[in-house]
Amino acid sequence: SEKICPHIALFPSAGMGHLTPFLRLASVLLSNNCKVTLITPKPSVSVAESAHISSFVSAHPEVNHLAFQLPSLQPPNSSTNDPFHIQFDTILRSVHLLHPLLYSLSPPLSAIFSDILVAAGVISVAVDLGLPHYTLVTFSAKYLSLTAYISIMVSDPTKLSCSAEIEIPGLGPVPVGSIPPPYLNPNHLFTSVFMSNARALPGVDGILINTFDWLEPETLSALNSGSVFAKFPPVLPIGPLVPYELKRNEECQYLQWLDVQPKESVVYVSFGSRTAMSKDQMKELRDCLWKSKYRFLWILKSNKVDKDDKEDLDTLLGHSFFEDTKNRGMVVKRWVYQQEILAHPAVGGFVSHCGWNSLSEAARNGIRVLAWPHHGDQRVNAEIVKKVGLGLWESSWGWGIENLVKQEEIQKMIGELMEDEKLRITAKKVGNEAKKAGEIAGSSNKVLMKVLRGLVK
Ligand code: BUP
Repeated sequence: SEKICPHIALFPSAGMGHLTPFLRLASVLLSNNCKVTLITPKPSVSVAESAHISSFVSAHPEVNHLAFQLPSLQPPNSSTNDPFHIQFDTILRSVHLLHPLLYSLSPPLSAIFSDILVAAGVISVAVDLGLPHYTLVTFSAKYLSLTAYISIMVSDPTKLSCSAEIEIPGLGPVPVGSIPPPYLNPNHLFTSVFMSNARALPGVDGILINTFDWLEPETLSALNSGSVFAKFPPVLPIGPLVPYELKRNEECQYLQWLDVQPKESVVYVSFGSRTAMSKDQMKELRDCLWKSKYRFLWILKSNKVDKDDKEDLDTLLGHSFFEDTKNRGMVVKRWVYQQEILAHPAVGGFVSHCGWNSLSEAARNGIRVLAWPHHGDQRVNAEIVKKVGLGLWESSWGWGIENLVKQEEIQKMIGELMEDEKLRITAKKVGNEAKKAGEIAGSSNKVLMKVLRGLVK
């Protein structure tokens, strides 16, 4: 690879959905001879975050890791008790404390790459230190444009729900049903964090984003042509960020089980690291898998934060389900190596909440997806899944956290997911395009190399 040696500070916000793309980017930067300072907020919300930070840092002793001790702040009066939302806000409000940590680094920094969820705070730190500042967007370009549009152009978001869709210039209509409900409430903590960072975007030098040209061509060119917002920094697609190798120092039963399943026969079911399903929905899904003929690997979460997730599987799903399905299914209630699962030849389809990282992993592996969005950016992502032929989405299911979907409906969609030959082929095509983007001559790699070259004085 080229010899490029800038020193870059990486600063993720909270949750595995944010940490993961930063660690992947860190790994790419290291392999391109960059020096990396990784700043991680402490304490983290989940055990998964702290475990991934320690294992990354011990695998890469050359990384300068700074734990950023968060002060205990009174959360503002707010309509959420979601620990991740509160942590987003705490980190954003503490960013000014970064200054002394970064001032004295040696060699001096060449740039800061900060999470979009801290961009508004990092801008003045970067200006004070005289450093280029790029923000990393961990979601899709389409969700970025929706968020930026609402933050900049919509004076009264509470009125949005009166229309069926909003028209974003250069981007076409977005159904109001795809807008995360908190966005209609400007006082919601999730909304204030997203909106204040989006409004600050004209102050960053560039927006790195975990997507690729082929996946979202219209959105990327609309954002970059100035037809959406006149003053918008360059939007630089560098995805899908490639998973780095994770050291496994334990036996994983589910991977051994996958090893003996027929090719593309298993339905992988997971709703990401922050989505707990209601007990009623869990039962519908259980009954669907029980009655269906497909093999399955189901990652179950009954609590939003991993350390609170204590109920055992028999209590949640009943013993007879496990007795009856033991030869064709597995349920796991712990952190799994999802990137290895999605790369496994036995996996045929993925029932997913449509977290952007999960989708980018499905895309890289050409695995077809049944989109079942639960909250946040996930309905916007589901539209992309359907549009590019990566998978299916039944939009009438609504938001997973609000509506109960019956077992017959889930079964019908899983049948389609596994049997539709056309879908199998279009998903593989997405896989080829995603891999191509990351190759040396690929669109995403070229964009990132250009940014890095620009940082060498
Ligand atoms: Br759960 C789980 N193993 O057991 P998303 C997740 N992951 O490797 P989220 C595992 O965490 P937001 C597990 O591969 C992906 O890279 C998964 O990120 C990995 O969804 C990441 O898909 C999860 O973006 O975050 O965590 O719900 O809501 O911020 O999108």
